[in-house]
Amino acid sequence: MQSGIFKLIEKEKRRQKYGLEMIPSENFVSADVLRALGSILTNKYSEGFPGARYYGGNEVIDEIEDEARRLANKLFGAKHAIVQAYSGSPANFAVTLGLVEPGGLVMGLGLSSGGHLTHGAPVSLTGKLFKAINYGVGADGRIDFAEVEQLAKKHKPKLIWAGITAYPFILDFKKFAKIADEVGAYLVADISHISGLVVGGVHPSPVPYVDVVTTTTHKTLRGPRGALILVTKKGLKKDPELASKIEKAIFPGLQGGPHNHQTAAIAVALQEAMSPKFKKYASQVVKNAAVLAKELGTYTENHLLLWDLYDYGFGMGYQAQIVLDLAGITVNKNTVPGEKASPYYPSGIRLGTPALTSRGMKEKEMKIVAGFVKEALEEIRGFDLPQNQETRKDFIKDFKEKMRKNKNLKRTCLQVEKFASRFPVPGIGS
Ligand code: DSN
Repeated sequence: MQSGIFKLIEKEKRRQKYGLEMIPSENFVSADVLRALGSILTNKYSEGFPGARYYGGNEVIDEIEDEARRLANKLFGAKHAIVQAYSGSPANFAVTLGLVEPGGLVMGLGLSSGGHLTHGAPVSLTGKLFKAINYGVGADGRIDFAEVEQLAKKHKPKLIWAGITAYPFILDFKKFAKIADEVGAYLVADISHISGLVVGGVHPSPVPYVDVVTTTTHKTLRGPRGALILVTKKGLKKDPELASKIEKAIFPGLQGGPHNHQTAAIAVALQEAMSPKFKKYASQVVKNAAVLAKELGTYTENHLLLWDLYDYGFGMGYQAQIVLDLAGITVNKNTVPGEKASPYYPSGIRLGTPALTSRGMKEKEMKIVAGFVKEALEEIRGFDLPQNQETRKDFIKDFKEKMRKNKNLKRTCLQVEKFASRFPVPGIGS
């Protein structure tokens, strides 16, 4: 008997095809990436690195991993690529383990300012096993470099993270490098969100300025879930052992056998990202985001929008995520700088254009999509987050019930489905 899972996969396929995927860290991979990911390479154990494996039978796997490393180095202009990290969080943890002694100090952008958990947040092991301090953003929402400099000089961190997950501006790696060099810290750029934009030439590359780059492979880069760790020329000059320190942190430090099917799929995606077509894609992602931002009355310089919904009421992020879900539009609730509501019931949403652009949507379509978003959001008016924290859970439960019966949302959802079905999904088709 066939597993029930295949029915569920079909159900999820339908959701992806008839909905509008606007979580900026999500994307659609090609049929070739899916082919490599679903291949027999998953059968093999390969602890170690090419040419130095613990088990036999790894001749072909060595060639595959070498090819992935070669493509990664070429695409980003790095000196040493590590392609085995299972995903972004283990990659960042391994870099921290490789460069900083437990108890040592790391510094990164605070979560509520758009940073990532793995840059030293208290709830992450990177904040539990290491000491961490955060810098933030100024009133304009941009990284406050005066604060970065002042904190770095005062605390002398061993590692500074230059990376984001919810930050709609260009990152100035040169400014980070000046500060890191002054205090003798390793500088690591986490470009998970923007790596596709970097290789597409629509965001400056961190490679000339930082010691190490990390990136997931499944966001704007449009590969399978996974990650790259790239050691730069600058990094190797500073510390010739840098690459081997991080490799040891990956294996045997943190992980076991690499996921060879994933490595192969990463290589396929890297090859795809070298094409002129990918450059066009990256540039369209940014153009689309700019139009979307303008239509929604906000601003962006990259692929994502961080939208404070104060115009709709207090603490509206969760309610917005619910109504948009019901309308067939997927976004995520997100804190905004200076968050006044709560991390779990925040004031904003985060949305972006990488996945929609992969379906061939352009500026004209972004105006239509913005119209759907605004139409759905009309339904949250009057449903401000209660000030009393005890009542919030019940409030959200009641709100969900009410919205499930909302006729306007049902109508918008039908329009969204009709619209979305006109655009084929890579790897799924039309
Ligand atoms: N990096 C997060 C995101 O941007 O969605 C996931 O960890």
